[in-house]
Amino acid sequence: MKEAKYLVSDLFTADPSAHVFNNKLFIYPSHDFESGVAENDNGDHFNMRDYHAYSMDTIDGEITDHGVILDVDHVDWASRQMWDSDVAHKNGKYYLYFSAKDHNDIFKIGVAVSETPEGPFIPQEYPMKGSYSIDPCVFEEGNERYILFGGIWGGQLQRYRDNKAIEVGAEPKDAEASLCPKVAKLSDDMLEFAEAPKDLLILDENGNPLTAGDHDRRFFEASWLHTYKGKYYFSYSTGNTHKLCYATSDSLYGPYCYQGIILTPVVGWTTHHSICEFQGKWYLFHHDCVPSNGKTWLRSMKVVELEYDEAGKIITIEGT
Ligand code: FUB
Repeated sequence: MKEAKYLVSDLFTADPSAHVFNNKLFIYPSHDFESGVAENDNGDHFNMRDYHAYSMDTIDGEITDHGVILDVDHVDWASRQMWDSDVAHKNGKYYLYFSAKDHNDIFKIGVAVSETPEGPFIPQEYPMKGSYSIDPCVFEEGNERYILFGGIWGGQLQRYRDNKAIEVGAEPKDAEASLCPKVAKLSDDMLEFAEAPKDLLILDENGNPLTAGDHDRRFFEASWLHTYKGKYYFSYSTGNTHKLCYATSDSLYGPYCYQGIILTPVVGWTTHHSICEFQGKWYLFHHDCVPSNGKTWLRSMKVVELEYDEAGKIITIEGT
């Protein structure tokens, strides 16, 4: 499949996280809808309230909507904005990690548990201890699971340093090192961090950390981690420059070296993705706002084949 295709037409869907469970492809997107909240720099117009799960037997086949798997009304600690999520499998159970604002309008990361990948997922009473910001994704390696997260601006990462809230939340100055995505091993029961989240450092071609002023390359949000031919590939959105980029490392915790662009800007402000191997091919799942005529808060998820060159570089895909 060389042409990107939309996956769903009856709902608006964004931030797709794709995994293979039980030989099927499962996709966990955000569920955009028209809530009437005005657009602002905090992203209040992304006012989502529930999640659906989707599955496919083949990439060209039918997509099954398994219905609502979690609703904000079922999460005591959450008030609004059910943003990006991901699902991981361990010890026979499935764990949905999701971003949502608590009753003080602070983003936290919650966990909900299911016996099956189709859900429904039962939320824990409280968010993960010490969690903050948005966009969790979970990476599997052997018997361990690692969570990556973070996002600046509306995602609130600039309000923290060393995992603590700071008095005046601001980004570093342009010439200073940019804020980093976070990575932490998960506890064996999958419900908490097993260690304090660490910075996942992204270096430029000279071995220096990307700077906060380097808006074309620095991390903004939308972490994803996969491996290809023994290397770790960390991919992310540059936010206000609207690119999906990636960096590689020989070690899960990094440091990572910036490599290039996976997807050039799409129609819409946000760009967000996941990368998954399914039935022998690699795919990029992402979203754009073409079907809603450019309404940035009404996005539609898509899939397109992703290719590497002989040196393991991802071949850049042109956005819409
Ligand atoms: O869908 C809401 C937010 O928009 C996500 O959490 C961000 O990554 C961006 O896609």
